[in-house]
Amino acid sequence: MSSEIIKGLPRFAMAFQPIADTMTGAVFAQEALARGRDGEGAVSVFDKVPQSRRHLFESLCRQRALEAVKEIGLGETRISLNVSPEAVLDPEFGILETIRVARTLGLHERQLILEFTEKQKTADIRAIRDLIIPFRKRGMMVALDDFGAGYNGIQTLLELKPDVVKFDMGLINRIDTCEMQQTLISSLAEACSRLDIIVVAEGVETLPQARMLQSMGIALMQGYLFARPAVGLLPAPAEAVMAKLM
Ligand SMILES: [Ca+2]
Repeated sequence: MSSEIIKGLPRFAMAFQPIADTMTGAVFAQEALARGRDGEGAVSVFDKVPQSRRHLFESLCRQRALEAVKEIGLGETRISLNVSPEAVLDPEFGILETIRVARTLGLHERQLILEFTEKQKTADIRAIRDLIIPFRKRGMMVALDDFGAGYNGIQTLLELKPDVVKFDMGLINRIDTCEMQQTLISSLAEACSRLDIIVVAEGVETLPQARMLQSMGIALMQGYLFARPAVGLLPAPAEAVMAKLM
């Protein structure tokens, strides 16, 4: 994109955080996360972007992330890109543009995951689902992000029919001690398995949490226990932690 378009937008870099497969040791995907110049999180970076330019900025983040993995080398893993549902259908800065960029860089749809977070109930999920059918047929995965938080609940799951569901940190943060979380999460994991939906637990921070999740059949995990987001590289999950879980 030209420097004229970028003018007035905050400076940012793309960081990556792995989603670890704790059964096989593989990295299921690397999630791309925007970071500010001084390491601020994605939310504070996006807060600096005027509302009218959010779609453009999101699109720019995805483009930078794709360019970065192209340079670093994605290997056998996938890249997971965040998309807000209200931006997906934007003809100029929506998902078609991101897929065009990915193709130009020589990446295949099966290397892509799109993570949808619904922050406000505005998106036409059915229209989104229809738009992405051809790419899903070619292997692109769709993830429902932050499941259990905000508007990302069961209705969105039913409408989007995602390949992957990411359980929000707030659902699993006391999984090792809270019986209510244990009952809820094991039931949800069981339901997802019967629907052929892959489960990822987000925000995993301790070994007891990870072990409890494994005992419920949840193998894919993301969080500080495994790796913090890092700029300029695709971090591997901590070896010592993986060794204890495999
Ligand atoms: Ca996400």
